[in-house]
Amino acid sequence: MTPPIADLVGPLRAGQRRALARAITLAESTLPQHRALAEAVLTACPPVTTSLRIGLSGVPGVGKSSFIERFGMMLVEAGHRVSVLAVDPSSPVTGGSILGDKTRMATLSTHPHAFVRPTAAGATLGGVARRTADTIQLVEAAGYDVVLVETVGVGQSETAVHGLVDLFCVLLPPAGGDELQGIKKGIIELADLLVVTKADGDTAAAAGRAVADYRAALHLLRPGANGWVAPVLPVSALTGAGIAEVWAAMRDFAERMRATGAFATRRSRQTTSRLWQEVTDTVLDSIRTAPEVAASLTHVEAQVRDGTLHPAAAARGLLALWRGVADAP
Ligand SMILES: Nc1nc2c(ncn2[C@@H]2O[C@H](COP(=O)(O)OP(=O)(O)OP(=O)(O)O)[C@@H](O)[C@H]2O)c(=O)[nH]1
Ligand SMILES: [Mg+2]
Repeated sequence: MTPPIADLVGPLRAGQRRALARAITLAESTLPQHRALAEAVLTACPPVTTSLRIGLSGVPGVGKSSFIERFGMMLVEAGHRVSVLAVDPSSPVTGGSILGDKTRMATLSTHPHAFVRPTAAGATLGGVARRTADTIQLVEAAGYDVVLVETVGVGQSETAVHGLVDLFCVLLPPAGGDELQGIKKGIIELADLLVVTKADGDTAAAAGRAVADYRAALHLLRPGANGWVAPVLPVSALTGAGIAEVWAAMRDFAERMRATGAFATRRSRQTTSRLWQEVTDTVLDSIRTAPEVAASLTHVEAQVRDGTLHPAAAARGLLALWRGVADAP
């Protein structure tokens, strides 16, 4: 049984957690009737332009969840409403992330002004990212003004999260020198802010060196198109040192981007690219599942592998089949 839209939208926009959780579950569902309802709810929730969406990425164990717990508590204590979402393509395999997040965000996840949503599991990265975009809109409609999206720094997940947020922050371990060279340059270039974790105790000195090394390395990169050079800051989730400075840098970034219009441009680009992703996915799905195409797919693929059929000709043939045209190979 699915509720009427108004019964969901009203309580959701009033900030009721149960309605919000319900709407997110609908948006995450693969059942067409649930998706349709979720789309109706989303359409009834105008986009919020005053929110700040922050992506947090870093290799497993760098300290993302610990940082979010500390940082999120500082924000709710300052009067913000904070939502934490996760994009984790590996979670269906390891299954460890959800448990870890619950224990490491123990205080934040029970705070009345925080909404922590564990990782959605069992889908492709593209699917997870798409549903996360909907979830972001839903939590914002429910009044959460800071949205934190955590992702494990593996494969394509950083790029996916970069496409969902206003500010992309990369957390780096307190190590420099040779290890620094192991960090992919691509992800550093995506970052609007770099944070070196565990700047405390035994790792304080290493964190300090890492900050200096990254600052030096960043000087070799050109500033982004928006003229922003990513700051590098040390933090400790253990002592809380540096947490306020990170928030100040984030607010500085957001204010500058809003002032130049880059903030709105980034969001509208993300929405447009989402449209074309939906078109692409829908068309590909329709082609792959068309019985006429499926029937000759194995044969056509084999011909392409053998070199007896050019890939472009094969594609034309498959598309012709899909359209139901008779001039198929
Ligand atoms: N000394 C110190 N240890 C930390 C700090 N932050 C995290 N840790 C430790 O680092 C380990 C990993 O922390 P998490 O917060 O779970 O890291 P994560 O990046 O969320 O890990 P995954 O979710 O598994 O990718 C834990 O043992 C933490 O106790 C810190 O600021 N200082
Ligand atoms: Mg974590």
